[in-house]
Amino acid sequence: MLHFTKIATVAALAGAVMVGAASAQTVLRSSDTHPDGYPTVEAVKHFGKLVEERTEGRYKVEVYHSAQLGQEADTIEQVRAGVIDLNRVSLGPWNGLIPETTVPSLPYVFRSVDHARKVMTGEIGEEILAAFEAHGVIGLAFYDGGARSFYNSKKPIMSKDDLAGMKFRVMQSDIFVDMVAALGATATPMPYGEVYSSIETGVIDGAENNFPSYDTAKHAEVAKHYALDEHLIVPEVFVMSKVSWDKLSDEDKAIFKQAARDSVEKQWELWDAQVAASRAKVEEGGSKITTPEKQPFIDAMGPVYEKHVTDPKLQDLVARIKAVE
Ligand code: GTR
Repeated sequence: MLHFTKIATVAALAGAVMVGAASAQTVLRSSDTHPDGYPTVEAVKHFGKLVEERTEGRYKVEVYHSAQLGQEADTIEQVRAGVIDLNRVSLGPWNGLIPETTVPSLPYVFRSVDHARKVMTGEIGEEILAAFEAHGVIGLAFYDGGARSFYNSKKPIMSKDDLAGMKFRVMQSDIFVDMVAALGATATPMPYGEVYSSIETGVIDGAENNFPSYDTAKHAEVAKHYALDEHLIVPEVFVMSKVSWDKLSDEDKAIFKQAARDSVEKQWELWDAQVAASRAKVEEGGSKITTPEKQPFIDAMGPVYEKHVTDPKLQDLVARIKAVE
């Protein structure tokens, strides 16, 4: 009996020590709308691993995937308020708040995914990341979100004109609403998590996204016609709440920033593999991919640029992006 008590005491003491050690570690919560295993989720986990190693375990990152902490627009508010420490979202939902984010969200502003990668990891990308701080978050890095195209449940899209009168879900940004209108269709902004059922019940005819999202959110089950028009290449952004950032020492800030940078290449690698795998999977599942001529789509975008790129600073950003070889 005595022996048992002793063991119990030793165990309790060991527990106390462990609690002490655990409290020396700050756990940071990061949000992502995508499921576990998605390239952005894995890239943030990689970032967390680097941060944990480089701070000798003083910081740990937990990724809450699958929109466990809410839909993107809500998590953006939460990260600004310091309720969530870290967040990986699309650049689109920031458009109403941070003017600089509208430029990489413009249709056909990038010539290709490679062009977007080069711009977003270069001087222009750094400038856009810096614009976040005035809005309560620190821009840590941009990830690749690939090219987005239209898909629908109704019919194959063989040319731009086939979109006339159709109804598509877009992310919550006026740019995307105006982009769809310029193509003769109607846009309904709504959270990502509502798209599947809205297509299924016929509230909308379809949506637009890259292959990995079309596949993993299961939109391909309810919208079998995918038209490869690649109208948007919207970067993903990884941010930290300024509330959490301000608690870091200068040394730790540098570690976080570098770890985010170091996670980008990992995301690109995973992304390329996921695009190929998702495309193959949706085709096996019966999705039909058409390739409408792109030029009429590009030509239709004049009104979007006229309305959204009026500020000389944004005009300059567009020109500089286009000039990047
Ligand atoms: C995905 C993007 C998500 C989310 C989603 C959407 O491509 O990775 O962050 O923005 O699109 O359409 O809402």
